[in-house]
Amino acid sequence: MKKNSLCVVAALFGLAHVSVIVAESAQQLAAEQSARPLSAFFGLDNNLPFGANVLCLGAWGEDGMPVVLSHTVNPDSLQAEDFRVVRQSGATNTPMCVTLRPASDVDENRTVLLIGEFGNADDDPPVKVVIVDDVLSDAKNSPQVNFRGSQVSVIPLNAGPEIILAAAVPKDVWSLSGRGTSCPTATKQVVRVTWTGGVSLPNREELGEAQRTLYKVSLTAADGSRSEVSPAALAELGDADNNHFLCLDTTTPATAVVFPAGHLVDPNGDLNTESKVTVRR
Ligand SMILES: [Ca+2]
Ligand SMILES: [Ca+2]
Ligand SMILES: [Ca+2]
Repeated sequence: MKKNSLCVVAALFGLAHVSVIVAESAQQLAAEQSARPLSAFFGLDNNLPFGANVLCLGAWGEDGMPVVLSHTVNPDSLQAEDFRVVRQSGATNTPMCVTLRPASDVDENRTVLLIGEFGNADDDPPVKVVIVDDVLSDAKNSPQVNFRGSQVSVIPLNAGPEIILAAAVPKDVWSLSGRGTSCPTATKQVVRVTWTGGVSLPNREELGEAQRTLYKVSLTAADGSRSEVSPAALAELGDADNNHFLCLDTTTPATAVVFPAGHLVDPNGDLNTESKVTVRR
């Protein structure tokens, strides 16, 4: 009798445990689908180059902070006043300008560059970015979402860049020519990786053949078997943004991307950390 009741308790606990797991994964899914900044990267402190004046008059010598959003955004909904940068002391700043450039090719429009004075790394650095007014997604096939009220911690100046997002790119997008380089015509599948900020080789040159093979892409076949390849080519290069195309010569769906630490730098010269991300579809 005692044994039976233990079994009943175990069965009930098991069911409860399963329902907790289901609830947790539903919550996780909801969180992943909710509109929010994925990263805010303190990329440059009082050091935006002269050329940044093209993006925003007066940007030269200011701070630069790319913010990568969970969804692509409607550019018309984007104003500097929508963002508030909070410093360690609690002091707040509104950016002087916000722009989707340079990551403004078709389907890229999710990296918002905040330009202005957001505190200094060695004295009251920025710690949080809050979206305080309406910023809307531009989704045509899914409900529009509003980023208002969401926030993210700031990745400090001396931290290295990492991949924050990897997503499958539809052929009608990757076959367009943008400002960057294009995938070869033999390409069968493209994954866009989005870094927390722009990256280059430590000598400031663009990535080349050696860096192509540093990228490892996991492929998962319909029967569940997995394999790993490097991209057949890299593209979306030469346009000074935070996106790369991984051009694959296989149709087996890409499910994850890995890039090792210590090969690329952000504009502040900090080496990248290891990245492991799953591919969104
Ligand atoms: Ca681009
Ligand atoms: Ca500053
Ligand atoms: Ca690019």
